[in-house]
Amino acid sequence: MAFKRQIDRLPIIPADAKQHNVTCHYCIVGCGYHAYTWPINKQGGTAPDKNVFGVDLAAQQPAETDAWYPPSMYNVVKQNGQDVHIVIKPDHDCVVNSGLGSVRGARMAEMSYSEARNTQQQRLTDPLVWRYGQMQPTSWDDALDLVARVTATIIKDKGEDALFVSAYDHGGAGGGYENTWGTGKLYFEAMKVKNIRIHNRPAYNSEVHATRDMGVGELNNCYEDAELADTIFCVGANPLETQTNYFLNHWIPNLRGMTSDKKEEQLPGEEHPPARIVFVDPRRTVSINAAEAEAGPENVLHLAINSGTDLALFNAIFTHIVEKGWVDKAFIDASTKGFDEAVKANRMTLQEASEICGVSAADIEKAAQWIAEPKADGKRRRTMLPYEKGLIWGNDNYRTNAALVNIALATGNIGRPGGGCVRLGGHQEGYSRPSDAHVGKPAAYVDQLLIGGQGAVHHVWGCDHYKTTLNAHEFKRVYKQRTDLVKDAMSAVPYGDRDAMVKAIVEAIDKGGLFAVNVDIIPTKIGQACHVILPAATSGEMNLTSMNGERRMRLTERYMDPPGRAMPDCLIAARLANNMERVLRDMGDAAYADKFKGFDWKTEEDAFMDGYHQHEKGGEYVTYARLRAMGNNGFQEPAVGVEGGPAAAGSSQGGTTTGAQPGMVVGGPAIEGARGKEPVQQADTNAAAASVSDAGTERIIGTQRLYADGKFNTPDGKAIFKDSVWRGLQAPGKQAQKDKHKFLINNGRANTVWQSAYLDQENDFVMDRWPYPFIEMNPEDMAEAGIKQGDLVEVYNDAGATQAMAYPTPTARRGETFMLFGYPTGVQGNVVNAGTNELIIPNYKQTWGDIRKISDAPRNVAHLTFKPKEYRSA
Ligand code: MGD
Ligand code: F3S
Repeated sequence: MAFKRQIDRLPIIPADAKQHNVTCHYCIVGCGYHAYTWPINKQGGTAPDKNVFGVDLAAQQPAETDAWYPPSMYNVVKQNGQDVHIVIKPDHDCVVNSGLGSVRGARMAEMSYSEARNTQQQRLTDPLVWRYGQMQPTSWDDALDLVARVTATIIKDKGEDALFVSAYDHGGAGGGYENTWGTGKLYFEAMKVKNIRIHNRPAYNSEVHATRDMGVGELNNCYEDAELADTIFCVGANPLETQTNYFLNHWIPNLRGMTSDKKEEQLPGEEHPPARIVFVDPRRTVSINAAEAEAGPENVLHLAINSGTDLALFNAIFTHIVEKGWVDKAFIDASTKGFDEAVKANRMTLQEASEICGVSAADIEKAAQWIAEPKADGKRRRTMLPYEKGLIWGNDNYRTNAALVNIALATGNIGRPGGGCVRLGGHQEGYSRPSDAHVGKPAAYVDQLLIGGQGAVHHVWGCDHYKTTLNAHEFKRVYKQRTDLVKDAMSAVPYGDRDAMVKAIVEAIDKGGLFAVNVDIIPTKIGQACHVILPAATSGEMNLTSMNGERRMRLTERYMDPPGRAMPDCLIAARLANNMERVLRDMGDAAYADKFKGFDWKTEEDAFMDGYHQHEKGGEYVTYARLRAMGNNGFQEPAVGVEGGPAAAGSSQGGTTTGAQPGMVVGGPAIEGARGKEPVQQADTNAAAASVSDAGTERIIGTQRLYADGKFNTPDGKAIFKDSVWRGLQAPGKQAQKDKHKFLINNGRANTVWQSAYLDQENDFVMDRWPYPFIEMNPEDMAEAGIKQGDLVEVYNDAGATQAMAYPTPTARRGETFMLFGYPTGVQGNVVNAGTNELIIPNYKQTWGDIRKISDAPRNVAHLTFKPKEYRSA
């Protein structure tokens, strides 16, 4: 039966409900929400003074009213040990989303841990250890003692290179500046761990090395630029489904021609032609469909290139723009270097690119015109060039990224209104760590080293390689073998005999075993192989800071308790460090033990002040109190000063650069370098009001756009053009795979599903729709292989095999499929081979395989619709 939320009545939010600032902890966009909480035995009324909206709810509300909420935004959670009602609803005053929710964010409440309403009962509540042949609950002290003793023994005997680490580097759920600092300080300061990788890739590296090497940070514009652009050149991204409210609230109005006032106001005296958009993507996405419906097909150009050929396309566009003289010469002369060399090296004709990319020369020329041909009034065209995983996880990442930035630099589209060459991003950012210089470049290919038998101890923080790595089939086979060796050894000694236990584990490691520790919020697939599991808190269960895709930093205030004895990752890292110090001292190595000092944090705010506040650019201006006072609009990083104060209330808008000079503090008290005031986690939910009044009306002054002064992130301030010569499918094994197999197994995200479905797997709304990952296929290909809608198919190649549910898609080209990535009931990574680029960036998108039917549609598929996903405008 189709999914229904079994709720017929919801309580009214009372006027005195507590209100907390919340940044949606899912995608990069970081929409503003408010969490309202109030005691379980109370509810509001319809009279204006009885409800939080201040309106008469007995009367019919207007269509666009904010005075309501749906069941997905409601739950009952614990706050300071007591049951409370909670509603998490979008904030109309947040400049990011203006009150919009997404199908993911609008479910934050129902995705919370609730004993009263049985949601997310999968959450980890207690530390677990492998004991007597199964995972058993234990105390923090017991679990951390075991982890510390094994880890300390190994790093003393074999060196720190024997400790392997997988750790997220993001903001949002489970991440944030607090937690990345916690793990960073442990592994990069107390230790110098080199064999470390990030949550979505097998090494510790930037996904966008090239743009950084060119002096152009990848998040250089602001969301308003999408409203001011004449043209958006969108590469390898599907923003309707993956950056939903950025697309809906900032792109669509421009595509509809609705922001002319803003344009008139900010770009006076310029011609404002109808906005146009180019999509570069081998498949037709719903974003393309939506853009056509809203802007009219004449303003949308889809370059459906052959998979992995973006580089050739960009070089041809670059060459054409140069030949036509549509470059921004003054900008090139003043702010860049290496232009002439790049023009020479990257030369490619429209015809050559057409043959490689499989799109017409006329369409490539049209794209070049839309990007750079001066407007009728002779003014340069403002073009924004966003990109995401179709490029980042695509063929020849480094050069392709460089080739796109070359176009942006040549046309002067960085640091200017309506411009920006930016990654669209995935999750929010929250990176704050000591230097990682010792990791080296290229960084170690950690997953391959693990497959090759290296590493003795593996600490896994919020990553699930079993679902989200490449070469996943082989990884799982070897990882299970190696961790089973240790499990068997542990089962052979009494758990309480700690010395014997550590000895048995070390002996198993010497025979090729691996001791694995998993820190997570839920039981993961890789966690099934681990020996110790530590329960973490997530966003809302702790105070958490992060920044979004326009560098907008906010504080999500703690609004509920974590489940059981779960705690913030930064405090887990601190406790692990405390235990390492104790164990090393017991082992008689005082000098080594001393390296683990400095983790005396009691709260996540302590970690924030130790990390971000002291170490990040502009961090000295940023405190929890000030962030609280700035609400859901926050400020755009980097901070350059503070203004206002009790005497200067309301003097500026959140997040916009003002006339203040870097470093200035205007009208407020001097910067407090002091540590945070909230004493313990339990009290955090009550502390907000006090902190806000301490901060008065001070505002952190931010930076709306990077490089607005034409100075880039290089020693001489000049951005660097790069050589980016086309060399075919670059990653080892890709061309051979393509030659051998019938289908492109393109892969990526879907609107309803968040990442590897780690929370969604326990949410009926999502699992009812996608019991198995879909694979979009051309109906004629399906007919030829005897496959019907909903049938289970096997996808296979030399790297491995997986399964999916066939979804007929008339717009899919023959021989080209698209499979939902990272899904628990069919892992696409099983068929991605081990090939990466030279800097160990994975190439997930270019994958080929064969497909055969396994079975007719199973029972839990029978009720599903297989209608095309496209919509038509009214
Ligand atoms: P993907 O679906 O991975 O998402 O956001 P996106 O990058 O927008 O890939 C985008 C497109 O790349 C696909 O349409 C695919 O057809 C195309 N592509 C494949 N091969 C090529 C190629 O050779 N060239 C080009 N130009 N394009 C190609 C990812 C982003 O989404 C990320 S990184 C994260 S972490 C977040 N995850 C996420 C989620 O899990 N669910 C939802 N709903 N939203 C999310 N937002 C974020
Ligand atoms: Fe959340 Fe907004 Fe993204 S609601 S999932 S941040 S589009």
